[in-house]
Amino acid sequence: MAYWTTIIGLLALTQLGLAKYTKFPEGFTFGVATASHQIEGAWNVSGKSENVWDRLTHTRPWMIADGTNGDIACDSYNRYREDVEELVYLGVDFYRLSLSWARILPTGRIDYVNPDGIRYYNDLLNALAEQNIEPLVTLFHWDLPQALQDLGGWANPRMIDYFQDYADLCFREFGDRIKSWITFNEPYEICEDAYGDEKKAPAIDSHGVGNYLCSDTLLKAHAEVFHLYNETYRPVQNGNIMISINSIWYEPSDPADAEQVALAEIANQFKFGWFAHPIFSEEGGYPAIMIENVARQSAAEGLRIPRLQQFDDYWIDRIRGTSDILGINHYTTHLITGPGVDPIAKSPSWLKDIGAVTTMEVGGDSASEWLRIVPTGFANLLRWCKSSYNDPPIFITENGCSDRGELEDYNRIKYFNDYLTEILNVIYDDGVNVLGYTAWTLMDNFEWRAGFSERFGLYYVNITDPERPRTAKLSADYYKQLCATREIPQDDRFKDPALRVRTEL
Ligand code: PNW
Repeated sequence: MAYWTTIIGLLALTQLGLAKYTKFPEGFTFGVATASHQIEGAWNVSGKSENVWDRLTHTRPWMIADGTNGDIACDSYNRYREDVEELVYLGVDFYRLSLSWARILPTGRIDYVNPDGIRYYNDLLNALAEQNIEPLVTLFHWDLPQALQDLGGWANPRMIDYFQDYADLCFREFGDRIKSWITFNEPYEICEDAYGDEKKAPAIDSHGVGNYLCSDTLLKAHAEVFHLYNETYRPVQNGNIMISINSIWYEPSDPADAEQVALAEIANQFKFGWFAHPIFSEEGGYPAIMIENVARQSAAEGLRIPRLQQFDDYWIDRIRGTSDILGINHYTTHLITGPGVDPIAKSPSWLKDIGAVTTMEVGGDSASEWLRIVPTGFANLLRWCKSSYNDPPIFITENGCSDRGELEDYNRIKYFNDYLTEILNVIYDDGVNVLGYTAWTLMDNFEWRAGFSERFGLYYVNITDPERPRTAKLSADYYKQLCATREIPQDDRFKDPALRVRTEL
């Protein structure tokens, strides 16, 4: 009898679209994220120098969808107290922010420290401490000082030293108040989108070449900074340090097609494994399939030296194991339809090196072309991370959805609801060790090449008003309730009226 009641109950729940689990485990934490260049503005104020996004937006404004830039953005340089008030309203445990390298070290190098840069971040960190909001701080979220880009940026191996000097200064100046650090935000986007394509600044379209030069440098720089923290600062500051890796998760368009299944695995190794395998796998180094495919393509191109080579034993060892936690930024899933060269792939390129054709024809819509809404893909990615990297502790360092800035943002709320539900499913059903969740983003901000045309905020920001007023969207109240109750809100008021189930029937 009880058995049948349970079965019928479960069926009824699924019928109503209700989740199996709603409550997060004890100790799970919630926060929101931003990034310096996307919110601060004050691009040339008090000693800050030009970064690669200033350069791109000022010299090639046509590359930004709505012609906007980060000159003022949300004016958080002047309005950070308002940011903190919003965080207090939401009731978050932590705030993920990033430091502007060009504000702290205008030349990019350690020869001159800008006192105003140090002051600004001290003020912000102290304001957070007063409210008991933990800072989670990213050292590099894409705003490279232009002076370092002029020397080749992440394609230049000397960046390992410059990044280490910058990190050392940040640990020394701010580390007493910071218990969690992130070295790099999304190495894939830094290397592939900015050095292998024009999707991100500095838009060096060195496809198939610059992207791999960048990954060699970036992974070494990450490892050196991990070791620096681990050996010199951790003993006194007691924090942790990680990297945040973005994922477009690939799935076969036909799960019964064995070739597509195999190609999706290859694509995931090229995308997530490119940076995760060297750090989180047991054997270390780039995934074997990447080395193999790039070597084959390079030979066909008549090259003497492959465009990507495996690290030597010293670096395999030095890089392996250099992250306390696996930081994951996740937004979307795309599909693999078959073998071959993707029609949009340049030659040579990372995409051509994969050897598979991809499509975005899956899931629900957002305001971003690339962001398809596929909650189950998130669960599959998390399970894959558990099995591929020996059950690491995982922290979701970004997740969110774009629209055009609606205040009654039901689509965003549904996105949060469905993605959070998948996190609970993998925690309880598969034992994936997820420790916390970060919503992208606190407020609408400068969404890189999309400008302000695609909005991810819990708060709406009016960028035509010099005061940059912020207005809580419905999703801010949803997130506030989530933080307060540690439970995914089920209230009707958070559901699109057009889709509400008439439970009284
Ligand atoms: C992230 N993808 O970028 C960045 O960390 C944020 O700065 C950005 O505002 C946010 O996500 C929204 O775009 C991504 O193709 C870029 O899957 C591309 C992807 C995901 C995240």
